[in-house]
Amino acid sequence: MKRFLCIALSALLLLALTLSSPAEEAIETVVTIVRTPEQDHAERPPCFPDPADQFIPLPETENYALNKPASAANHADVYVIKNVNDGKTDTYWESKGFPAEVVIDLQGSFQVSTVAVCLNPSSIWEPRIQEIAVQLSLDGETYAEAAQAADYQFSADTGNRIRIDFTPAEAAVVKVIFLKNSSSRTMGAQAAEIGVY
Ligand SMILES: [Ca+2]
Repeated sequence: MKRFLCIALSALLLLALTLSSPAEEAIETVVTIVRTPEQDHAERPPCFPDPADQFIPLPETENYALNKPASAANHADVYVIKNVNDGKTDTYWESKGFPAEVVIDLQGSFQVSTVAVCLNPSSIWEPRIQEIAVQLSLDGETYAEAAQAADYQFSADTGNRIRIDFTPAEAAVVKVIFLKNSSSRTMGAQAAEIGVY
């Protein structure tokens, strides 16, 4: 009897193995391998525009102010003037009051037509308006107005930065004059970066 059961079980096992093979082959024939595409950037549906596309564009030409000697009459707390053109938007200069002038020595004479003022792009920096004027000089003593004082809106939606475009002119020294800041969190002017192009 045991021998009969053993033979019967072996037969059933063989039958099961025989039946399973075609099924596995059938599964293999219907599986389609889809390889994920190589991605080097996040995919964004067209209905969700990239916030960076809304940023105020900065000139792609050389920033003549980057790391050049900069001076101001004063600064608040630890927000020293060297922060104003160190190439980092997470460091900033803040004045103790108004008017507040930032003078940048370009260390050479260049044709310039734009001054950009940036704050930290983080939305923690709530919208504010700063009134700003730009003057240019060839000798650091006599200045000519390039852009008269005007209100500029800073908003994280547009990169927390503004650009002041003016008639191209030769300049060796650029003076950026801040006259007002609408932020309730400071008594002075603020600039994470000032660029001259
Ligand atoms: Ca900075």
